[in-house]
Amino acid sequence: MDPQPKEMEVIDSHTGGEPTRIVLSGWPQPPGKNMAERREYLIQHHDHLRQAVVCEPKGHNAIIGGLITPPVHAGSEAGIIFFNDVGYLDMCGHGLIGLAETFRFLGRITEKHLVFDTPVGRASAEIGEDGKITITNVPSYVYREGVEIDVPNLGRIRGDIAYGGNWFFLVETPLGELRFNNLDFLMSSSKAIRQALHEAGITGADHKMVDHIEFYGPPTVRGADSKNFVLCPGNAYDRSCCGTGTSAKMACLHAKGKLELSKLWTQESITGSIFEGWLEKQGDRIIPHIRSSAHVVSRSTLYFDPNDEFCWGIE
Ligand code: PYC
Repeated sequence: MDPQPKEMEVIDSHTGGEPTRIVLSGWPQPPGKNMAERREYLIQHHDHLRQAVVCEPKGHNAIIGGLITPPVHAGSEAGIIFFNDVGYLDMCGHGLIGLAETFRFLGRITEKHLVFDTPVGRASAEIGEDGKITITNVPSYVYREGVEIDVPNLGRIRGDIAYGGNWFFLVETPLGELRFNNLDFLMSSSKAIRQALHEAGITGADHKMVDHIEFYGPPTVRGADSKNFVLCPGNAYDRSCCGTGTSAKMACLHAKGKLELSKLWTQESITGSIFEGWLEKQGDRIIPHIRSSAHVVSRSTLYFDPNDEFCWGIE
C-alpha cells in the first residue's frame, strides 16, 4: 500500500465560474505506462485521495480536481487525470484551461503551446497574447441522434448522444427555462433524465454511462449563439459552459450541417460566462477548440490528519 499523504499542495482556479483544483505535490504518483493505466490505478488504490481532495470538508461537489503526472509521450508537458466528487473524467475542458493558467501562475510555461496526456489521448493548451487560453480537445463526435426516452414527470424527451471528451445527452430546452433562478427545476429534470437513460441501458459507444446531461436553448447574452446548462456526473452543475459539453454540442451542430468547420461559435453558460469554440478536421476526426480565460484564486496546503474522522472526505 502506498504511504498515506500527510499534506498536499493545491492551486485553485476557476474558468467561467467553474472551479478546478490542481494537485501540485503530496499525492503518490500512480504507476502505469499510459494515462488510462494510471487512472485505473487511482480508481483501485487512491479513491480516498480523490474524495479527500474534492469533497467536503476540504472541498465541495462542484470542484473538479486534477492530478499532474509525468508525461507519457515525448513532447508532452505533463499528464493530467481529472476527477470529481463521484469518480474520474476522460477529459475536462474548463479544467485544462485552469491547468494552463495554473502553469502560467507557477512560471512553468516553457512554450506557448503545451501538450498534455490524458486517459483518452493528447489535448493541448495555447496561451494567447490577450491572456486567453485556447485548448485543442480530443476528437468529438455524435454517436446517436434523436434518442427518445420516457422520463417520470417529464414525459417523452428527445436528445442526441455525443462525445466531447465525456458522454453527453443533449436536449433542446424551451424558451425561458434556461435561467439561473430556475436551477432547482434544471437540476431535478436533468437528474431524472440521466436516471432514465441509465435504467434503459442507454450508454455511450464504449458502453460507458452517459453521465452529463446538457440542456441548450436561445442565448441571453448579445453575440452568443446558444446557452446551456450542464449536469455533471455527481450532484453538481457546471458553472461554466463546460468545455467537453461545448465540444459535444459543436459536433452535433456540424453533423446536422449547422456549423461549418473553422466557424467561430459562442456558447453562454447558465451563469452567463462565455466560451468561444470552433471545429477543425484532422483526417476523418473532428477536433474542437475552446477559448476562454481562467483565474487562480488560491494556493494552499491540505492536511490529512488520521485523527480527523472526515480526513478522507464525506461520501
Ligand atoms: O469543462 O469539460 C468540462 C467539464 C466537465 C465537467 C465539468 N466541466
